[in-house]
Amino acid sequence: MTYDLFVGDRLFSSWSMRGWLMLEKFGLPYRSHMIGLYSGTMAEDMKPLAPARLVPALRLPDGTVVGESLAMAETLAELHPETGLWPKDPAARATARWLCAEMVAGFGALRGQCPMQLKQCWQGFAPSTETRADLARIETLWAHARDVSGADSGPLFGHYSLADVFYTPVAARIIGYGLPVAEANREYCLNLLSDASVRQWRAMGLTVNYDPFPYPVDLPSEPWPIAGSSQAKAVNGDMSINDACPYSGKAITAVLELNGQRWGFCSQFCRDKTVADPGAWPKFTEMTRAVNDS
Ligand SMILES: N[C@@H](CCC(=O)N[C@@H](CS)C(=O)NCC(=O)O)C(=O)O
Repeated sequence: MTYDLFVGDRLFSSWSMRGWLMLEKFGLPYRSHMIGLYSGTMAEDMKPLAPARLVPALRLPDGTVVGESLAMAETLAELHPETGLWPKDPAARATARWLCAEMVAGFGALRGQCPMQLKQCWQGFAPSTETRADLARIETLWAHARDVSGADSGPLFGHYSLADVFYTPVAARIIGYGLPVAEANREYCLNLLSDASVRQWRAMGLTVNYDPFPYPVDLPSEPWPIAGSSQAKAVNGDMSINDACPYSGKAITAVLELNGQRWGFCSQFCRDKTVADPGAWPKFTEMTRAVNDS
């Protein structure tokens, strides 16, 4: 049983990120398919999924296509009640549903003024009055969630749930544009973005070179605050310490250098996602540790 998930872009498509997190974070089996969101092929790529027209879209193992994030979330929660996609407690579950629905329907000013990007942190960004009002509403909803769940910090309902999935791209906007929120909420945002899966999603996104950059902002920027700057770099050749890709076990075709050591991968994609954030990949870390600790 495997789901087919159709996503558009990793660094910039907030809805794609939600779709991916709701499978990845809850251990559901899936294959990802990229749709040409910025390459001009989106309409053509989406044809087999019609009438779905936006990303993400999900194809169930029986062939049924689901074309809206909230409908995907409800469908997965119904099919996999054991995974805890929604909180177990009925009051928490109802509140989590409310927060997700309000996310889908609202916050137009924030979404319009601050398109999600996971690349860098813009400095000196001035949110409009309307964007500030959206942020205040989000903070009110987060406080309400914590009242209902009793969770002072960490996931909104105590355990990671769809509510955290739906607000992860909001966290990226708050951090990526330096938007003003209470310190505890900034911490919550940083927690969401430090999640291992989110780091992996971002690292995969960083393998793409954008020309032009989709949502340019004429401001100075600082590096993304999670994981720091990568010390790894791509190098030519196929000489490496390891003789099989840590992810696929296949032969080496692409190599990176980190701390004076060369490590190999089966593809440029495997290599480049590791270059982007070496610490995000447990299999790579295990491989380097096994060599360096021996
Ligand atoms: N309400 C949809 C929103 C999906 C959405 O807006 N996706 C964007 C990418 S983040 C998209 O497909 N944009 C392409 C377009 O508008 O043509 C959902 O919940 O899934």
